Amino acid sequence: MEPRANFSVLHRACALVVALCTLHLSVMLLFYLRSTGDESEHAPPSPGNFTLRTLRKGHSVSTSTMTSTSTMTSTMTSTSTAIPTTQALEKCPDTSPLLVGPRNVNFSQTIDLNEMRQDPKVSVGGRYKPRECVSLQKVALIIPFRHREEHMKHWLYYLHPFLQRQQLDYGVYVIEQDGEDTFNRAKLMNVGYAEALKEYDYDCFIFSDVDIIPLDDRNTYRCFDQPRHLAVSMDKFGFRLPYNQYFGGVSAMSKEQYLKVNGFPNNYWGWGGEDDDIYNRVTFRGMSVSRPDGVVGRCKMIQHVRDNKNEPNPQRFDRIARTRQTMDSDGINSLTYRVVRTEKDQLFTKITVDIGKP
Ligand code: UDH
Ligand code: MN
Repeated sequence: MEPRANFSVLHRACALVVALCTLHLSVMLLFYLRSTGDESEHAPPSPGNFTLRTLRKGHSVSTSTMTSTSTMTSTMTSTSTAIPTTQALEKCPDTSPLLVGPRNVNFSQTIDLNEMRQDPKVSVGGRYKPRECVSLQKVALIIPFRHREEHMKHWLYYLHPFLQRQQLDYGVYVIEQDGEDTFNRAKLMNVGYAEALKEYDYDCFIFSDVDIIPLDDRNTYRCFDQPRHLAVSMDKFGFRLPYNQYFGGVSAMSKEQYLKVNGFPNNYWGWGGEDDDIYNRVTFRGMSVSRPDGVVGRCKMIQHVRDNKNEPNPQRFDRIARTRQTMDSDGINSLTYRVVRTEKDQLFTKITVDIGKP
C-alpha cells in the first residue's frame, strides 16, 4: 500500500506543475500577441519602436528621416514602397529627353543671377547632378578668366540651364589669373584640370572661353571616343570652321585623352597658338578630333576688344612647329602654380592663381 500511495501523490503533483506551466505559457502568449497588435496600430511614433518595426518590415530608412516626427509619421503610412536611394536610380539615357534644340541668345539684356542662385538643384560651387537619373559622365567645366565679369554672367546664365537639360553631373571652375602680367590661357586650363580633380572624380573636362555660348543643346558638353571640338560653328567666323585644324574656343577631353597628350602647354604667353599646339598633341598621339555638325555646333561669341596683356604672342609660330619635341616635357607633368584664393559662389568655384610670368 505504501509505495502506491506515494506514487499517487507524485502523480498529482506532476499534473499540477504541468497545468501551471501551461497556464503560464498561455498568459505569456496572450500578452505577447496583444503587445504586438498594440504596437502596429496604436503605439505613438517614438524613434525606438519605429526602428524596431522598420527593421521587422525590412525597410531601410535614412537617419535623416528619423529625426523629425512629422516625416516619420508620413513615412510610416506608406509602408509598401522603399525610399529611393541613389543606388536605385537608373543611368540617364544617351540622349536627354529634356533637350529643346536651337535657341537664341541675347547679350544686350542685363543679367541678374540672384534668382538662379536660389535654385536648390544647384549646390554651392556651381555643382549639379540630375535627380531623375545617374549621369553618364562627371564633367568639369574649366574657364580661363581675368577681368571678364560681364561675360561670366552671360556664360552662367545660359550654360547652367543648358548643362542641366543635358542631364550632366557637372561643376563649374573659373580659373582666374592673379596679377597683371601677360595672360596664359593654356596654363590656366592645366590648373583647372588639377584643381577640379582635387574636388571630385571627374572623368571629362570641358575647356571653354568665358565668352562663347552654344546655341543648341544637342551639342552635348561631354566627352567622346576622341578629343572633341565643340565651338565648330561660331558667328564670328560666319558659322563655320576658320580652318580644318581649328581646336579653339571650347573643347572636351576625357581624363585619359588629356593625360595621353600631357595636357596643355604651359609656355604660351599672350594670345594665340596654344589651341594649335594641343591639336598637334592630339594628332601626334594617334587620336583625331571629333565634332558635332555645323548646325548643332552653332555658337556665339560675345563681342569684345582685345584685352590688355593678351597681345598676339610673336613666338607662337615657332612654338607650334616644335610641339612634337616639347610635348612630353611641357604640360600637366611640369605644371607649377600657387593658389592665391578660392571663392565658392553658388554658381561657380573661382580659383585665383599665381602662374608666374613669361
Ligand atoms: N581671357 C580672359 N581675360 C583676358 C584674356 C583672356 O578672361 O584678359 C580668357 C577668356 O576666357 C577669353 C579667352 O581667354 O574668352 C580667350 O581670349 P579672347 O577672348 O581675348 O580671344 P579671342 O580670340 O579674341 O576671342 C582675341 C582678340 C580679339 C580682338 C577682336 C577685335 N575685334
Ligand atoms: Mn573671345
